[in-house]
Amino acid sequence: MDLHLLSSLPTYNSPAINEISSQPNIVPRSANYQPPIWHYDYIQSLRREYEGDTCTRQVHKMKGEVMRRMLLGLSYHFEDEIENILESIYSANHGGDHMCKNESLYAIALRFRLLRKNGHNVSQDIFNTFKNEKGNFKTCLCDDTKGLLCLYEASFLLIEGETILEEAREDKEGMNPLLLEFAELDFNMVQAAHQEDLKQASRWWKSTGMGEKLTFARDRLMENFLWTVGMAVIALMTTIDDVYDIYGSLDKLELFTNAVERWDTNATDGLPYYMKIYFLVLHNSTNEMAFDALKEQGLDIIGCLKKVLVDSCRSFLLEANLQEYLENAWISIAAPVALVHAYIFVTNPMTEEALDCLEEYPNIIRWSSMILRLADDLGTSKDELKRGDVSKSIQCYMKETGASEEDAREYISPLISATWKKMNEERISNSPFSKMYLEVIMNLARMAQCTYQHGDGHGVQDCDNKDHVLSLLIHPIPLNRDQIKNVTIFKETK
Ligand code: 0FV
Ligand code: MN
Ligand code: MN
Ligand code: MN
Ligand code: MN
Repeated sequence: MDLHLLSSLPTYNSPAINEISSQPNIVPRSANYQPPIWHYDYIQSLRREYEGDTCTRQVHKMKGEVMRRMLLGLSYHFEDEIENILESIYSANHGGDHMCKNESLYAIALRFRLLRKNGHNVSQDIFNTFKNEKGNFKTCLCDDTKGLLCLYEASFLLIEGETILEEAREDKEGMNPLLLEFAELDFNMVQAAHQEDLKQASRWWKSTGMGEKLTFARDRLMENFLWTVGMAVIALMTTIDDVYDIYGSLDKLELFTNAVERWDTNATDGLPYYMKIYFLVLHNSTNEMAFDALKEQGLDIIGCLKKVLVDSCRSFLLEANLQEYLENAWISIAAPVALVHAYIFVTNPMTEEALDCLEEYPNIIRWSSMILRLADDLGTSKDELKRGDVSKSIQCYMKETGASEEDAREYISPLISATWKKMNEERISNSPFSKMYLEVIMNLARMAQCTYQHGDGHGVQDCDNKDHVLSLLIHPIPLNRDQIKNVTIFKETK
């Protein structure tokens, strides 16, 4: 498989406005997006069961218990403890590459995975001892379920050029009842917190009026919320994408792009009503965020936000061949905008160094955005093409090589795993970002693969997508409430 398209970093040079004016005029049309299935009143009526003192007490109790017995799983509760332990393992093992005599596959795979996940660059070579002369994993490992499971999980942390673990991706089994119980309660409480955020977000979205007034654009508060990285900005980017792809005529889109570049409310003269509304919502929300950052952290982020917004607007206007498409498409999917906003939401204190780095789009952001773009193209471009959108990666490849759609998809899909390796590599190199933010960046790629797994999970409200919303955000996991009150599951340990 030729992966040359991803062998160099996608570059992005902001196009001059006159470069795009040769495009044919985009006539207003409809994408026929259906109205939202998740109504405002329904969202506001959600009752959060798993909140309050009983649950909090229960979680504390379980947390203490789990802490004593095992630190893994639910790891976000134990970040400092885990960090300290891993640091000492890393140094005790000469950088994690050293193997003790008779160490099991389980121990080695676990160590490898945890060290890499926490940013330590350990070598894959340690797994060579488990391979035979032919380079296959030894057959005697077949019965070692625990070891193989761990190896499977380790295989998702490969970087470019590494293949040693690729054959290790098998099915998994095995669970721990105490952790499961804790995880279920924890899940329900996290869900209750999300519901609170969801209600607030839905009030904000309603207050912008854009769901009702921009009738051609997707009104998808719930689906936007599901992306959870920088919720507000994803809702704003979904709408703007529809403005460019579906409704705007080229001359108005140029005027609009110009208004964003000038960042000036006086620049909206001559814009149609819906663009004026949109511009003011974007202007107000962005300025509000910048105001908060300036007030609370003394840092001026307006330039950085403006730059990523302008870059996105310009990218929405571009059309190209596959190579050029990929150079532009990771930005036109609006992921960099979302991730820059996410940095601002999850970081306190922010640093000037990190903001400067973000404005130039560091590699890890490019790769995560590229995964979102490719996954989106695989899930959405069929319908997009039917309604007259520009060619996406699959169609570019078909045009250039004469390949069938099926072959084009088979070409594009593996680019996603190739890009994951590049992203894994960036995670263990130096950067001005916190682990938490790096994880947010990678989560966007994970969400992308989940969302577009069976088609357009963002725009089309099919059953698959609806089930994700119901199980993640609406329905708690049924628990035995007596157990919650009496903490019976700890009997065995007391
Ligand atoms: C994708 O829609 C979409 F919803 C976008 C670009 C906004 C959401 C952004 C994030 C989740 C970061 P669509 O398939 O119409 O996008 P393209 O770029 O193909 O028009
Ligand atoms: Mn679109
Ligand atoms: Mn678009
Ligand atoms: Mn600066
Ligand atoms: Mn698309």
